[in-house]
Amino acid sequence: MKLLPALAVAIVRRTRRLVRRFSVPFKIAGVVLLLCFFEALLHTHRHSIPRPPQDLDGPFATQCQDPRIAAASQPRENAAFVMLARNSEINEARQTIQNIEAQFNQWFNYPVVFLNNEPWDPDFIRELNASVSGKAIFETIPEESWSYPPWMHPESARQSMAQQAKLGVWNGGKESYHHMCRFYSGTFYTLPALAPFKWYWRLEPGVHFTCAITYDPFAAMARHNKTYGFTIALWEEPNTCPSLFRTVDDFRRKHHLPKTPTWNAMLDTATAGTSPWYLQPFPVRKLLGLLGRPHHARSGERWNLCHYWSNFEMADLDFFRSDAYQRLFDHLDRQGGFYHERWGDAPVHSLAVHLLLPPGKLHHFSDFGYHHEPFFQCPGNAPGGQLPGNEALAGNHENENEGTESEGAIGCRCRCVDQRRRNNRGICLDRMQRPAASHRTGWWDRWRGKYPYTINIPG
Ligand SMILES: Nc1nc2c(ncn2[C@@H]2O[C@H](COP(=O)(O)OP(=O)(O)OP(=O)(O)O)[C@@H](O)[C@H]2O)c(=O)[nH]1
Ligand SMILES: *[C@@H]1O[C@H](CO)[C@@H](O)[C@H](O)[C@H]1NC(C)=O
Ligand SMILES: *[C@@H]1O[C@H](CO)[C@@H](O)[C@H](O)[C@H]1NC(C)=O
Ligand SMILES: [Mg+2]
Repeated sequence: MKLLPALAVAIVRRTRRLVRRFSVPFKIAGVVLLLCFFEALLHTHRHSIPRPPQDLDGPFATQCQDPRIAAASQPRENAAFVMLARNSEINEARQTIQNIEAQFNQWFNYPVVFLNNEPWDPDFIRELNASVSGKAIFETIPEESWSYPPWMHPESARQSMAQQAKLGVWNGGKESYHHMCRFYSGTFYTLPALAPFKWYWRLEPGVHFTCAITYDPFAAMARHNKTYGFTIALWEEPNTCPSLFRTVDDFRRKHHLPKTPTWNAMLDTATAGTSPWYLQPFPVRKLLGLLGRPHHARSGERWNLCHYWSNFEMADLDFFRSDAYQRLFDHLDRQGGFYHERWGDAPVHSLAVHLLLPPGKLHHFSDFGYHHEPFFQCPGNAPGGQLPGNEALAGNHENENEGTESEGAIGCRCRCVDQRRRNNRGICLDRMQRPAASHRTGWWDRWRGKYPYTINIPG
């Protein structure tokens, strides 16, 4: 027991001898570095996310139910699918609709609102109308919702976009893509065609739902008081939106919105993010903020670039119609970043919900199999929960799934694209779900890159 004190004394002596060998400027530098290091840790600690006493967001379903019984047990919600598409995407649009009908809507018959910035082709209307079991509505987006903000000179926007194309910004050179991002960020919820609805589920041409959905997720969202639902979370392409985070944070400060745990989940800090610790201490942080470095707020806080992949989205339209969200959109729109940069609707929605909503309002549809190239999540088949012989599910590949049920899986009759549950590392998912998660990925698993859902499905 005398060993420890002796060891400590030896270490102190050694350190003293080492320190004596350095000149004064080196000693000062050492002290400053040490202070910076501790400030960085303190900064992380101040933005740490408290653990709720219980999980605030579990899956809505963990196995198959009889979908006919589920559909008969309650009335439909005031909800619709929304699909933006071009006339040229008729095949991909039909594929998505046939898929969602087979996996879900044949039992629930929700309407589908098709949106296009151009008049619909009669072929598209005829074929897609025939594919939907509910009502199909075909709308043309009014020009003012699919264009530059009124104050912007289109010529200067076009110059910026040409520059983005040169720099290789993803879709940065495509004017229509910028209009699409602005439309989904700010104006889709004002369309008269969507006015009757409270809930929407966004679909894209060419996506796949790879499991049966045997309950009404709109009703589940309403019952659980949820506002925004997602499947996949990942990192945004950094060069599409260098000043987006600063602009959102300016709005936060202007309206004195507090830094909630949900907001803090979007921050990059010394122990929970990608920036090295020496970019975190106050003087460096503040300087990077003042210099307007990409993804930094003026205070120097940095966004971790995480966002929900909005090609799948199920949400309460009243959130977007709220005064707070519309003001946020106007604030962003006035900065011009939908054209002078290529702000996507995905990071805009994600930063907005993390700014404006408490943790329990977000829902991860971990029981949905979803695939939009090149990413997917798939929950795998719940052991003993596949309802073999169920008549309503006869068409939902029961036979192919015999023997593919796997431990810990919660899906219903899934056909995953490969043996994995997801093909993007769950770092953003883990980070963004943290405020609602009582059970968390431990630091050891995080360090090894082992996140939930990266597990292989056996067999
Ligand atoms: N009508 C119309 N729809 C468009 C236009 N540009 C994009 N869209 C739609 O907007 C959505 C996203 O565009 P995509 O071309 O799929 O973009 P992506 O490369 O898949 O990128 P993400 O889906 O955002 O990851 C799809 O539903 C498209 O059909 C357009 O100019 N006109
Ligand atoms: C879609 O088909 C239904 C049933 O055949 C028909 O009543 C309806 O008018 C069609 N809608 C459109 C927009 O063509
Ligand atoms: C939803 O909110 C209502 C009213 O605020 C509350 O009474 C109810 O317990 C909540 N339900 C859930 C599942 O949190
Ligand atoms: Mg797409």
